[in-house]
Amino acid sequence: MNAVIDVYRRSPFWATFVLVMLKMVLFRQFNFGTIQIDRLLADAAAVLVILCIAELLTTARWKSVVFGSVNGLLSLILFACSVYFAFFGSVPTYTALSGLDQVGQVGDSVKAAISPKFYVLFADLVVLVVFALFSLRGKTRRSGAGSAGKPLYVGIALIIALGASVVYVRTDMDISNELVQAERLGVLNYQVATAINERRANEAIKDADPEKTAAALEQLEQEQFGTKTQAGMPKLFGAAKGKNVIVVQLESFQDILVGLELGGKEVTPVLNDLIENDGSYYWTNIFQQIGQGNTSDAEWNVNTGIYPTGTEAMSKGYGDRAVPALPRLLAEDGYVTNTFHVNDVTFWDRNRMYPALGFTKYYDKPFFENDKFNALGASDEEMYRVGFDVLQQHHKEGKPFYAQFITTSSHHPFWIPEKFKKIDVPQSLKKTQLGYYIEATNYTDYALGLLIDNLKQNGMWEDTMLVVYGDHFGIQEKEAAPEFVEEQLGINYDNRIARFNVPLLIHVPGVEGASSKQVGGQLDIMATVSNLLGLDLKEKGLSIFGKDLLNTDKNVLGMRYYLPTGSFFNNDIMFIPGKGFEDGTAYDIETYEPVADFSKYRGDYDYILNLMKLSDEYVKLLPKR
Ligand code: GP9
Ligand code: MN
Repeated sequence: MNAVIDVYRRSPFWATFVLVMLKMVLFRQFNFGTIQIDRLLADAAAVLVILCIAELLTTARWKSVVFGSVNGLLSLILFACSVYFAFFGSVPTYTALSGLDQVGQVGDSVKAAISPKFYVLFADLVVLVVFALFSLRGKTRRSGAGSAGKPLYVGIALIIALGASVVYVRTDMDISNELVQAERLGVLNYQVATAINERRANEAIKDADPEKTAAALEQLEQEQFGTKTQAGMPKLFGAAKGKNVIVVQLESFQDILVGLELGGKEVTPVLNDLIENDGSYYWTNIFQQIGQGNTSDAEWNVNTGIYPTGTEAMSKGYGDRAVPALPRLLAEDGYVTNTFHVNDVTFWDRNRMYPALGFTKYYDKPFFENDKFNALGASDEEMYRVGFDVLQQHHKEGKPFYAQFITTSSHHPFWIPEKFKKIDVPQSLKKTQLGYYIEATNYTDYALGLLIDNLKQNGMWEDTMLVVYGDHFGIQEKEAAPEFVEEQLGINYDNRIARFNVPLLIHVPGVEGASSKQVGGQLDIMATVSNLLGLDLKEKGLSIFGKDLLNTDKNVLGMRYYLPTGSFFNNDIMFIPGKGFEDGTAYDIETYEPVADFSKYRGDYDYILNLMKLSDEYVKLLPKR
């Protein structure tokens, strides 16, 4: 041990280099499952740049402290990135790490993502700190006795390392798949590539104009789907014209729950009833399309039909805009627009996003009695109790309303108080994460039923269109492996297609609904709802990046963030790119089995990359409020 410490004292530069590189090896193993020796050179170049700069800027007296701090900081970054990767399946960018201030309130979920092995990243630091304390007590302070060498050599090393980093970054700069890019460049150079790409995109916006973007979108759609031959109005245009609209976003709600029975009991009796007896439209192949903003991005998707950029929560990046969103359009038509969520409105910057979307009023934490349901506060029941009173008031005053309810009772980790549980899960699921998930989502379904009953009993059901969908997956592979889910629930399940599949239901009074296998995503909800309300979005000058699902039989939709950019779903497959299209992988959307020959979908890949680029351009050009 003493010998090791002696090496550190004599050459903190090289000792730190070796220690940090060992951590880079661990980071690759933890997250990518392989060390990738050739790509370690990219890590080495970036680490050398940082260490050379530290070496040149510090005097001998401070070297041990400075190199110790650099080591500490890099260890912290690698630790945070590993936790993030365990939770989201991607390497975070600097913007994602800066958004980590949100984690406090979902602390239980974050704790669950920390694997004990990640703490190894700090092992050397503990030893070094203990040693530093001893050497201080013994007054043997002799820091930086040796160093990396003379400034000239360090300068040359810096230039070589910097040059190598530039070459690495330039070579892999244009890979759209973030995961492949991060693996190739290493966590540090990946940040540089992200920053350069972000700057490039912002520069390009300076010459763009919304009309050109709209024209380019129109052309892209025509090339991809052809000109519509259908004459006259689209099907069901205005079928819910003038009706109230209630949009319910179900937290962590996967489509596998709908229709599921456990021990002879339905998990979602309310949703099942809406589909079977109330005659709703129900789509079985709808996929989440959220980015970094998770729940809040789902709200964004549904109200705007614009792709999340994936590089930041949309509420954070675009909360200062006047977005031509559904609440804003309906407010122009005389609707009162409210949104209800029991958590603090500042979470996910909703205090900025709601006015950006044009909501007239939001109801957050102070409006609800905290029945201490979970870490986010009150139960769904309480949210609907308060919300219903508000809506009934509007109804009495004869004002049409658009109301959004963001549920929270089925938020991860799904631990709900005993007294709220409505379902008795089979013994084999008791005290398992999957069991907790079933209990929480069953409660979510139950609480929604109370809202529906209230609407029916008070003569509001026939005046109201109800839209219900899931914000994103709930099941984490680490907590419930796909095989376990299959065995326990008796279903065909996989970790991507089935996990990203959320339900979508729309109930329109007086209209006989239907179940549909048409593939779609959250971005399609705005176009579908607008059609039912008789809103012609094109006529209003909006660019919409989703499709009206009631008038579509072909669809291609993109997913980023939870899958690398360039990934898409179409009527047949889920596609995930590699470095590009050719080295990608495709899976059958029904069987989840790999599809070997996917060459005929090349056009869909090009289309989705272009579509998302146009969407990013469009959102960046939106006017500030
Ligand atoms: C908090 C809630 C968090 O307000 O929206 O949900 P999440 O984004 O963690 O799913
Ligand atoms: Mn959520």
